[in-house]
Amino acid sequence: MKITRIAQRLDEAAVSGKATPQLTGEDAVTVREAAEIQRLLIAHRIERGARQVGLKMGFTSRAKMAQMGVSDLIWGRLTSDMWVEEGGEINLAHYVHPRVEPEICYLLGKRLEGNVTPLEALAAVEAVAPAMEIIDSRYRDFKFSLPDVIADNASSSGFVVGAWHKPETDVSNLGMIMSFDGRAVELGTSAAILGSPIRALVAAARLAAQQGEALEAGSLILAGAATAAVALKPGISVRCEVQNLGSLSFSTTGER
Ligand code: OOG
Ligand code: MG
Repeated sequence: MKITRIAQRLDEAAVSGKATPQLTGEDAVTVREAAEIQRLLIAHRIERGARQVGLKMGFTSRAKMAQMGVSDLIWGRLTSDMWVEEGGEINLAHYVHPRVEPEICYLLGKRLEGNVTPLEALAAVEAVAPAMEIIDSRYRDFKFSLPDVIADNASSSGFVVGAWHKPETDVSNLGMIMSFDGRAVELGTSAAILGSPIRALVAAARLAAQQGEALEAGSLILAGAATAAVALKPGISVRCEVQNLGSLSFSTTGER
């Protein structure tokens, strides 16, 4: 079956770190089929022992929409094998063409489902942290259509989370600096994320519900990048500093 075959193809590309062609011709899919492919793709990982630990929002900032040419909100699933320890190291040989972007991460203390207000979303938050997402499209040249990127789990590949802060911490408009070896590569503000990152949490609950899913208590929600993503290079130290929330880092090794 087409859906099963494409999920297998994307899983192999992710595992091998080798790019796969875009979903065109007889492999072209609808948004609905793409969502099903994403579910099957994650099922492969869960079979290998990973757990779903949350979800990530994509294209919540204009900077990201402009960079990738997609303007619809998307979401993907975060699994335990994607977690990168704060201060840890990743080997770029395992990726296709990885990029990094500055984000805000929520930890939910309560379940959220469907249409919720920003106040209800905030009441479900247990903690908030500065974060970085490592994205790595499995498609050639990092190019994709909306269904392509949905099928590919919204390009998600890894995430690093910094120190947790109290849920009442105001994260609506915080300065963010991402640097490589101490040199700033992107500057932004958390307000670039839908005006305020809490709106990404509201959108996550709404979009997940369209597929019959809820945001579970204990899960992590990445709100989406505040700036464009930057290509990673081997042998660098990557740091993200968020006003009032502190900083987090990781380093890279390996040949590409
Ligand atoms: C898709 C993922 C977008 C974000 O934070 O906006 C995303 C991509 O850019 O490849 O993670
Ligand atoms: Mg992201």
